[in-house]
Amino acid sequence: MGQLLTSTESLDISISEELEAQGVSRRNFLKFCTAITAAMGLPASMVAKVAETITSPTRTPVIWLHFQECTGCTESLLRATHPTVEELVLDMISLDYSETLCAAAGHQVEKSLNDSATLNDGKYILVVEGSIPVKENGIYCKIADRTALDILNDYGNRAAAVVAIGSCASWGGVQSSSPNPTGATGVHEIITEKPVINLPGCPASPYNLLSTILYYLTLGKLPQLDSKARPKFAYGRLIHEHCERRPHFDAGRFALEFGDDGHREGYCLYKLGCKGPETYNNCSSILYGDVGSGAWPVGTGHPCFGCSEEGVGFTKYIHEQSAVFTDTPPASYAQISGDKAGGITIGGAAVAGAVGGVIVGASAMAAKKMKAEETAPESDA
Ligand code: FSX
Ligand code: SF4
Ligand code: F3S
Repeated sequence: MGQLLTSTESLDISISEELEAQGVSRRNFLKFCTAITAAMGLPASMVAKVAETITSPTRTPVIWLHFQECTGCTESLLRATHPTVEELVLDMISLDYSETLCAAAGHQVEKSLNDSATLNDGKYILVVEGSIPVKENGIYCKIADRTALDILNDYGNRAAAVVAIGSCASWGGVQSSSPNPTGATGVHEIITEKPVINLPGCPASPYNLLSTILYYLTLGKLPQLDSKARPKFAYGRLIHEHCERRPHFDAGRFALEFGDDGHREGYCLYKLGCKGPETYNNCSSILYGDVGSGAWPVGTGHPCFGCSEEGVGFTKYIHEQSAVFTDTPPASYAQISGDKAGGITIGGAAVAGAVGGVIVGASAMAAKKMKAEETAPESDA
């Protein structure tokens, strides 16, 4: 603990003051850094470096484009109840263009988009929210008289890297459901010459965006990605592996109807169509908001419908039973308490008292369980 405080004494004073002004103490800020470091699958020795990155005055330019989507990803980032998530993201980057957040409009905003891309050619991060329709030369989505396809090709190929946020941008999402009338497509099908990171989820977890950007800025490289270009630290495990209802699954206790005794008792939702056993995401370990332990679909009593998994969400029927890839119980179960780290949480997962290496809570458990190559600060991207 003492060592950590010593190594982070150089925290930028203005940001510390800013955090204090928002009611976030320096101590709690460090606890948050510890939690997010664990969520990224990095060792505790990286906490100070992560804190330095967050407090660095250098801001990476980001252009954020919207195509076919509902703006839920942006909303979930902005509606995160704790100020630190969206404020940390917006503090770490220079958001040069966002159709949702821009005060300007019309030709003025289009000029700022072009100016930013020209000024930061090859250096900015492009965030894309929404799928790209490719049928009929992309005529189903046009902005400022240009197709989404044309805009993506233009700004995607001039970026340093592209983050496809949400299932729509990652693989087409809800718009790509059969018969996919507009030819809704994910970014990586179009941008093939630049690194594309997929952060699926409908909406994507704001914590996965924060930790991906933090990882990139802290280590100067992309995190390890899986075969679907998703960061392994966030999508390396099935939801089923850390679900709070997993003991009921293993014991054969299932809710059979919404509102029945099993449902009220918190039994497993598998027979109501839960797709947790075939969906890779960290919803069950870092949860989805700062409002407590129930802050994720299964926590509210609704089966996971696999919103983040291509070929599952918006493809399989909601009531359809999931494939089960793992049928043996995990050695231990995720802790589901929504303990707060002095008011700072990472999706409600407990992180209190983590600084000395004693990390409690589901996100830390998930991080500890990752394979050695996933926890090492290496990138195969
Ligand atoms: Fe909506 Fe984002 Fe779903 Fe899509 O999220 S929440 S339709 S993944 O692109 O805005
Ligand atoms: Fe949880 Fe769903 Fe798995 Fe049941 S089937 S343990 S509710 S993820
Ligand atoms: Fe989506 Fe399932 Fe998580 S529905 S938000 S992947 S629990």
